Amino acid sequence: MRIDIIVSADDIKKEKIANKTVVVIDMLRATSVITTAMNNGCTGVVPVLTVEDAAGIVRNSKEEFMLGGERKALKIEGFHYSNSPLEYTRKTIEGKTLVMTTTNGTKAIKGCVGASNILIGAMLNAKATAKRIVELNKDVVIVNAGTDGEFSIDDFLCSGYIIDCVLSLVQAELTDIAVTSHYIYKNNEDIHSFIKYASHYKRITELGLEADLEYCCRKDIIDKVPEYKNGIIV
Ligand code: 3SL
Ligand code: MG
Repeated sequence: MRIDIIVSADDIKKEKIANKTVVVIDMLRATSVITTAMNNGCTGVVPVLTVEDAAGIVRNSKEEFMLGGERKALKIEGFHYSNSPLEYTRKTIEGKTLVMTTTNGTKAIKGCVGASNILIGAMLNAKATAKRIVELNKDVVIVNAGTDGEFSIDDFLCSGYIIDCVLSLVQAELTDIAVTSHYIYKNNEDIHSFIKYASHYKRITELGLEADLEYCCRKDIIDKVPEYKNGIIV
């Protein structure tokens, strides 16, 4: 098994992900939201690119949807929930389907169509994600959502932790970038010592959302691995 990393949603290349297991990471905060919502009984998450797409789904369907996501890290007008994972409790999301649009995360997920499997990963479910990677037994590309088309420390560190979890189960060949993310994780296993340098971490802190940061950095509190298939994450 070979493990590679793509550093932002804008860098996804179809030929790099074809026939591979892909893990999409946007630990701050889209994939932490999805993992949390699914763990709390959400029936499915439909990722969309734009606010208009989300509104269109709600308008054209008889099914009742909840709307969640962000623009500039803030709740979108008329939506039920923001992009804070702490809002997606059993009480708010159980039995409901979520239509979600975020700046980088949902773009990264949709950009991975064509891969064999598209897993949703975060610090929260890293060990479970590694286990699923090993079960699928294919070459892996970890797709970091990144921030606005650029490399993001948070997703890279999370990739390093997932790689560490895989290496505790099987041997794997790592590309140079995968070696680098693993090396950085091994030197910052507490996460906070390095993630604090991420520009998006600073943005979330400035918004007073420290509780989200604390939650998104927790390791392995969820053992589910959501998967994106046929337009919906289940
Ligand atoms: O870009 C995204 O997809 C979001 O997760 C970013 S934010 O943390 O909600 O601002
Ligand atoms: Mg992010």
